[in-house]
Amino acid sequence: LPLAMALPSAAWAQKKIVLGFSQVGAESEWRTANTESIKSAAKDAGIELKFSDAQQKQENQIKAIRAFIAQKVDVIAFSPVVETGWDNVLREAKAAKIPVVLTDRAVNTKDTSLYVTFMGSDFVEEGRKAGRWLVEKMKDQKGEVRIVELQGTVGSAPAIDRKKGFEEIIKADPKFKIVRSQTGDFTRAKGKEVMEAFLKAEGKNGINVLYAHNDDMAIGAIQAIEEAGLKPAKDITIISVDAVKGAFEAMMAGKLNVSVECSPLLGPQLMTAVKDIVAGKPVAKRIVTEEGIFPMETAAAEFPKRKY
Ligand code: GYE
Repeated sequence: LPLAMALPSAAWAQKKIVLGFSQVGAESEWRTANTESIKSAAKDAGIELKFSDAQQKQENQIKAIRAFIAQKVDVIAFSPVVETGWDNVLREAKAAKIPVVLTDRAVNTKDTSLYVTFMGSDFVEEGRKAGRWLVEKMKDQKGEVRIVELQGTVGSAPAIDRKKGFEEIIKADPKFKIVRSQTGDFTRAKGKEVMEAFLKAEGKNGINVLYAHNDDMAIGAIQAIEEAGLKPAKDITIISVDAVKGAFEAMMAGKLNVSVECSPLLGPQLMTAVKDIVAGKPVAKRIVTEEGIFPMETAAAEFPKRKY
């Protein structure tokens, strides 16, 4: 029964909605901005937020969701670190009649009744945007284009989908070759470490393009490229995703070629959905974030307008 109907109107007016939110972690600039957006939007909306950081571990998220069920929160929202393995805990929430909202990352389940809505970006489309930018940039290039890929967290929706969308576009021309692809877990430290290994394996002239699934890994990789005595964005074309401030700084310094936008500012729309759900109003099953792409030539003009 929706809360609004279960309580007399006076009590309803006083009852604060309680939202349990299980966050992935603090692995990137994107994630920090996402956490900040959720916390400040909850405050603005007068919603009591129980916030839990899973440190990029699914077991921690499952524990947090179980704790929210035990505390009988009104709504549970979470950003699933990986796509699979959620059915059991989501069934427990359903049995307890607690609605679940997915934010940012999708789950892979046959039973879509286990969540009310999924709000976030179209990661496949982000991968396609990255691919289309590269195809256009290299359209006059005759020889092989040797690409290395820094993947996001293994099994996560953005890593799976950004790879898929990018490959879908570049496969149209066999000159594009992904010569190495490995996870950097969405962090700067791992991005740097894996890029060092790529450079060692492929040699200084063996890599033409780096496609990083997020800006943080690209920024780590830029350090590795410089330490190897190469010029980032010149000797190696660099494409990444998120368009956080750090990426704009790298673009303005001439070290990153392009960043595909992925907005972390999901807080306000999450709070709207939570209120609607509690009030028994219908909510769309899928809410897609709208976003663009920023080549380095646009960075200086766009930078002052950026909100994350
Ligand atoms: O791109 C990355 C973060 O799930 C969209 O997670 C998010 C991704 C984002 O760590 O920087």
